[in-house]
Amino acid sequence: MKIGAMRKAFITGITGQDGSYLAELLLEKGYEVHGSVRRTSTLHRSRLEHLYSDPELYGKRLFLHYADLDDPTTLRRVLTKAAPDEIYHLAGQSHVGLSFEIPESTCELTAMATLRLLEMIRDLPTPPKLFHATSSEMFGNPETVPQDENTPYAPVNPYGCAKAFAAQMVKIYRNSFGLFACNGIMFNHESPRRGENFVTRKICHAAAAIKLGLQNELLLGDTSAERDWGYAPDYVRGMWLILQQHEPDDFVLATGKLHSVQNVIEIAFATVGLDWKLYVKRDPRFMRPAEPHKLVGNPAKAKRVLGWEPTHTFEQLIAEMTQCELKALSK
Ligand code: G4F
Repeated sequence: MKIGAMRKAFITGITGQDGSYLAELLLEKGYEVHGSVRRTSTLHRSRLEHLYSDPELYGKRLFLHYADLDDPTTLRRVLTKAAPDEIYHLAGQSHVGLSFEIPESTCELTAMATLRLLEMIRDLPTPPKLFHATSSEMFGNPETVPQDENTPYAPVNPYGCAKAFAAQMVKIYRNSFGLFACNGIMFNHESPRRGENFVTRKICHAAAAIKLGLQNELLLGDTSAERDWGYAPDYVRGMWLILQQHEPDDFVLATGKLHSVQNVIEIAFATVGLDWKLYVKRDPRFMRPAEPHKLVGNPAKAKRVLGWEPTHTFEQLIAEMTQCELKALSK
């Protein structure tokens, strides 16, 4: 990069929860931001609307390109033209439950697409730095609790298996071809922008909708399941920090605290002043063939090396998500 030149970033998955927060963060930091969007019959860009509709940003420092992970020729062309300094690879099929229904496309979009991206980066005249968002799901049923950067991968679902392949490829390209390629091992991270089919948003949305008389009940799978849930904007800040280090490396981003789905239910319903017992029901359709156990991360390395720490408690996160749902549904 030329001294004094505006830094350029490219985000795959820019329209998602993390992509939209990351675009905001990078624009605030003065970057020129490029993102790939899939061509679909509907426009799924609501999380970017405020940036997209800003004439000072769109077409000046924010650029969206039609390119897809399953269309490597186009993606290669777009990357060559945009010539980013940093690539944040966030795209993929990210729903674990769904990965049991569509394992092949999950592996295509999550595992093979990452390998293709690594191949493209390797061929670029000046290979950009790469951040790859991988997942705690790689650990599946881990032998050690909490998990850190040295915990062996033992995935229990197609999604975790695809992520393990992709993360290992990132390490191979770093060690064999000298790429500045890093894995962020991301534990669950939520926000009001979370997709509605993930459990925290589903519960917060339902609590607000029931309060307003728009919904009667909430159907869930295994409410005893536990996760390490953090606040998404913190994780996006961690992604950026990972690429600002002198050496490429892998980092766990997590809170280090376990909570159950039941805990989410209790906080969300208490936030709207309702008794959850009257509304929550078990539905076998939302049970998964296999569940990982005790997925909780040790973020000590991220704290020590990056100075990264979560800013929100679990209770604050769920209460804030529920209040946002109430506000949005009341409009
Ligand atoms: O919210 P979830 O669907 O998230 P999950 O499966 O932990 O995956 C998320 O976090 C991973 C780690 O960062 C990411 F890699 C992944 O891409 C995704 O972002 O489910 C959380 C837990 C599970 O144990 C699930 O079985 O909630 C349980 N659950 C119970 N009832 C439910 C439901 N999950 C969903 N989505 N819907 C239910 O009705």
